[in-house]
Amino acid sequence: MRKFLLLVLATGTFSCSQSPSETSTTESEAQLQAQHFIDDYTQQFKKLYYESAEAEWASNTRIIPGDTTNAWKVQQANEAYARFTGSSENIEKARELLEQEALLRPIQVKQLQTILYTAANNPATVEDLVKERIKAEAQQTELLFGYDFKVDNKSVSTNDIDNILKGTMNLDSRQNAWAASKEVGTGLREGLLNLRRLRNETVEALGYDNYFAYQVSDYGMTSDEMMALNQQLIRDIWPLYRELHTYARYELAKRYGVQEVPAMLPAHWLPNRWGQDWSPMVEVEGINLDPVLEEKGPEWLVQQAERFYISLGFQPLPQSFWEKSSLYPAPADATYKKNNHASAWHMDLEEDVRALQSVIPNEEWYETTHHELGHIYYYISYTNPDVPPLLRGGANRAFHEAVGSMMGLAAMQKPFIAGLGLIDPNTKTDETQSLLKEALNYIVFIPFSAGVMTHFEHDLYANDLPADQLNKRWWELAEKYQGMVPPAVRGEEYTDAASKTHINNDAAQYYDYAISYALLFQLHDHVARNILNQDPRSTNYYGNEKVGDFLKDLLRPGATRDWRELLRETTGEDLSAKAMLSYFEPLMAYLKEVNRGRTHTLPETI
Ligand code: X8Z
Ligand code: ZN
Repeated sequence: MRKFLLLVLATGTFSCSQSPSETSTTESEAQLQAQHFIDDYTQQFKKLYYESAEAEWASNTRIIPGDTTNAWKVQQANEAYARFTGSSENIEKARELLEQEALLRPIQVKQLQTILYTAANNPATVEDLVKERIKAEAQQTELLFGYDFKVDNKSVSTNDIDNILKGTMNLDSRQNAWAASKEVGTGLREGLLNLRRLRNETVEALGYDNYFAYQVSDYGMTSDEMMALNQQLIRDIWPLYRELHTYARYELAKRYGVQEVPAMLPAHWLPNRWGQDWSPMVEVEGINLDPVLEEKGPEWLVQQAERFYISLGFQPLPQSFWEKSSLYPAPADATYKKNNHASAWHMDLEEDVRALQSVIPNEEWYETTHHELGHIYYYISYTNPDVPPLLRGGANRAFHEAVGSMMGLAAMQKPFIAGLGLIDPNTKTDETQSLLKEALNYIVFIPFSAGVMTHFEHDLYANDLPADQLNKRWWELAEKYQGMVPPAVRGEEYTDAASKTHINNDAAQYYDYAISYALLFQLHDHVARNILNQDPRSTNYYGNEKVGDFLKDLLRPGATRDWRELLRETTGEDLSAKAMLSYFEPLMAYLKEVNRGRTHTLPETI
């Protein structure tokens, strides 16, 4: 996720103003008036935004149980930010100026819309509700990231749990670690239900149907349109997913020595806490990066990701990035905890950019580091005189997620890692196995993101999901979309959804990632075919400034451009899973062959 999260950018449409030669007095007056307001607003906004970001940063990087200083500071800063951004004065003024929309410049209209969109999350008319929500959000973050995970009564990190799920063959140990990873959810249920109410009620005050609809409107879409888009993504990849599901059931049963192949995948069999990425299941002979990365050490991963961006023509990261970021896990004996989930922060909407990570030297963090630097280079690129601070955001949120993920994909391809010397360039590797490993990451993610997460949050915020059915619904969705079941009955004493970071602190936005995966394959396909003249499955972007120029052109306008237009202009296509499917096309025949005679347990269509 990109932080700082309080700023959310509107991407509504706007009408065109006349050309300068026809500018009438009223038009220039209206523009002057609007600019005056926007400038004043921006000046105060930036200060409050920075203070809020600083307080949030501290409370995510140093969590000390029982210490209320951070929480208090976050509340003060966020209340001040909310008072300003949601003030009736600002709302009225922005609305009034927008009444003359036709006289204003498009970029002014966009900024005024952004002001209103931000206000809707904090309207002064429901000040007490906003205050209550700010407090509840701070508490939820602290509970989530201050949580002490325990396996067999011993404190462990989430990295430790992930290592067990990736590498341990013993099913009892796996189940034990998996169950331990879900314990955190139990204490978060009450807070989540409270936040559902508070989030819904705050945005309802400015006319949104619910919090889900509010977040979706950032794309210029309705909830129904967003649900339909996600459903389409699932439908498109479903035949391939169904084969991967069959493959995984049989292969894992063999691996764990289980005679009877289960109809649905037991969650603790999979190498990820939520079953969202199965790629560690496959090791491609000759390309096992984990031991190589282990030798390089954690710092190398982040520095290497930076080198990749620099090789394309981007500037080195500012010194302050290295000084102020929190890149590695807290030491085991630290007296504090930190947010264990990766994020990238644009602290002041200017040069202060930071990443919050817990990098250890393995493949997953190698990719994640590229992902986070994608956010950072997006921030740096749109921090320019043509993009006013209020529009320093992605073309949409999915664009923000797509950039670094695309770089992560590129940084794993064979010609790239061979060029880096991470593998011997003469190693013969099995391309189908490589493709399989990638599909177990990128395809497998779609039913989780577009299916489970998006439907759960839609039910939670838009459909009044009953408070005593959270876990029931979560597992119904996991079974339907992922074909995954829990290792043992998971009643309402658990809240497994809340073990996922985003459910708590990045609410109603997970479709961003589903869309970003479709998008990243569209962008990658364009880069490979039209800029590099390489097979999309086997590229090496390293050192190619033309690729860098393409990326810079994409990133530089921030949110000043309409995302649909930008996508069409850069790739000639509308958003779809077409490029993703074409990438994995050769895999289908292989999977059909290995799955011959096996029973498929997912329906043919969804
Ligand atoms: O949350 C993230 C990023 C946040 S900047 C690390 N991702 C999703 C997740 O981990 O669930 C990246 C892909 C999916
Ligand atoms: Zn991200």
